[in-house]
Amino acid sequence: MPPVFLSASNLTDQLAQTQVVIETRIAEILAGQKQKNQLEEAMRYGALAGGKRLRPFLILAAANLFEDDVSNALDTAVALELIHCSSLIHDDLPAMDDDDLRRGQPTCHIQFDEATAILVGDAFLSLTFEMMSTDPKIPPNTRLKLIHVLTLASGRYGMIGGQMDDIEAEKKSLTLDEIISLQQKKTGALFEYACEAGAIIGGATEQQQLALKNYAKHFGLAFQITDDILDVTGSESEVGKRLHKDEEAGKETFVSLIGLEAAQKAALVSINDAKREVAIFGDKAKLLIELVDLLNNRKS
Ligand code: GRG
Repeated sequence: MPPVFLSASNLTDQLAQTQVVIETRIAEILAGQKQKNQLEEAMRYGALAGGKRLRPFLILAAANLFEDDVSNALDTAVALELIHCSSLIHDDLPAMDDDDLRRGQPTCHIQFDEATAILVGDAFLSLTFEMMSTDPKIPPNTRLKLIHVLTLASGRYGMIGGQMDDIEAEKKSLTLDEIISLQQKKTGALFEYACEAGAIIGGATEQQQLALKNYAKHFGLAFQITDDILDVTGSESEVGKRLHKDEEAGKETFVSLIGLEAAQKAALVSINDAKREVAIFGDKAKLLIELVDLLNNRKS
């Protein structure tokens, strides 16, 4: 097992190392064939076929503000990635976004079938909470807190609620504030969770937790604005998914509402807001600062 955190001299190597650590741990958890059905194979496909692993990176980087060895945060980071994978697999289903390409590979329901993809998403959701409730590296009270906060971030007032807003957005036009709120739930809530979880595991003060949550809020907004920009300017082979889907579905985006140039400016404002929030951590926030900077001009 490579070291959990990470001594690379630059962010690119650090991100690459984190991908290896997260994927090694996912492969370990999903290893073996204990049943005579295809669920386990499809789960490995759904979790190990690519992905930037940004959410686990954020947990580890946030925890790393408080302690050098963040191996105790590893399984929380993996659990968060699995719930993210579950949301992508369900999002790609014909009843939702109906996509055939994800992370540069056929989506789970194309590679297997629709029923299997639904069950893979369900199984990851259960596995997330199985892992978090039994994580021996986290004290029981902290486990409960981490699980509780994740139920809020992923549930009806967070990611799942945001997905419902997104589906309903096909039938109506949204204001800028409504788009910000939708995206803050659908995409932003898991980023916020990542920073909050890292802060909880690291034993942050309330002020430090708040700074990290605010960083994540701005990070999430910049991420979504740049996602919308990529949808217009990106290349499918680099992004690894079909582009222009929102436009085809008649959905409002930051770019459709305010235009490309204003969206690029708005992303920069959010990136700078995020950086300002973590200034209280001084040099220790280097990784978080470089990560949010990476959103500017990202290609995938
Ligand atoms: C089953 C828990 C569960 C939820 C179902 C379908 C759904 C409810 C929610 C979908 C939410 C969703 C797809 C949000 C979009 C998030 C987003 C921008 C994903 C892309 O993130 P990246 O770029 O992707 O980090 P990689 O592939 O790098 O991980």
